Amino acid sequence: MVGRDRLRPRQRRCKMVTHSPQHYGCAVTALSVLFDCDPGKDDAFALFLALAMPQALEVVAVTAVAGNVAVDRTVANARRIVEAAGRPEIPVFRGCPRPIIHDLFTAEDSHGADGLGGSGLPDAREPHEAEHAVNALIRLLDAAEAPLTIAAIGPLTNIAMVLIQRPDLADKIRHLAVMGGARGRGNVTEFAEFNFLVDPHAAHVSMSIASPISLVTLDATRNLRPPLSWFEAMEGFGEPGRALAGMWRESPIALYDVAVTGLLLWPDLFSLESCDIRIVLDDEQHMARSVVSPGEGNCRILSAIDEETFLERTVEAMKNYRR
Ligand SMILES: [Ca+2]
Repeated sequence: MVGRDRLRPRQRRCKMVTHSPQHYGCAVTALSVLFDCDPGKDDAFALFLALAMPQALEVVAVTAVAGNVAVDRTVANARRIVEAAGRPEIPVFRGCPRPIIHDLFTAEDSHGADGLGGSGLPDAREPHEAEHAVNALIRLLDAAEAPLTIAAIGPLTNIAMVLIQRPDLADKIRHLAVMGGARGRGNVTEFAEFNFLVDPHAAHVSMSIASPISLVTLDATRNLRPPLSWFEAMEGFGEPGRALAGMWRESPIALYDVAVTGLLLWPDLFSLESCDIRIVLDDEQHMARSVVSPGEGNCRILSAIDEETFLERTVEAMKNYRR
């Protein structure tokens, strides 16, 4: 229903939207969130930030997908992260080991051989759950009394598989917050951003069915690069703080995925535009390009962040790990 609506040509101008906490229903009680991720340094930070704020975000489960590194590593890293955050009870599920159509490519050059290069995090003490992530997402969404928010900060393979099997569950997703896509230059090809290029078909399926979607794009986050001293100031903030300082000391990347957690925690700092989006699938050179046009479809694209306040609030939140 949403997909068909989005495909209609629209001529309206983009509308600036600044979301209120009430928009996502997080004003009174903690927002229940499923994190689908491919840790990954910035995934680790996104999770650490979410887990530092249990009064605002209830992380129901973490599902891992192949992306920055192979899924055996992303799921192991997700376990390392929840345990380092002192939240070993959060279930972690292993998801899809490859994209729907394309072969997997990974990003060890940015994230290190194990995906969390320089973190110094120990191996997980507990194994991940036996249930497949796609089955777990379907079960959790199905059983939820109220719709759940999904933070999707890796390739969208798991999310697309859920929506292909059970498109009715789109109604059980309160809000799909995605890191992916680029309105300008890409970071893998001239036109494509990593998460969308790894699995452009999954991006297409997810963008077509889920509603509402908030899209944190590459162009809005690629300059979110605080200096090393900003990370080193968090070294005293428990194992998560030490891990972040170590990872960014080894090789820094932008805080792409962290902005998704920020959007859920502090929507007042984020400006989004209502637009229509199409993912290019039929042109090798432009594969996975996000074609954004004015409209009022199911997707809102991040246009600006109050970066200074976002970084200040992030440090304040991470202080919760101080012991
Ligand atoms: Ca990621």
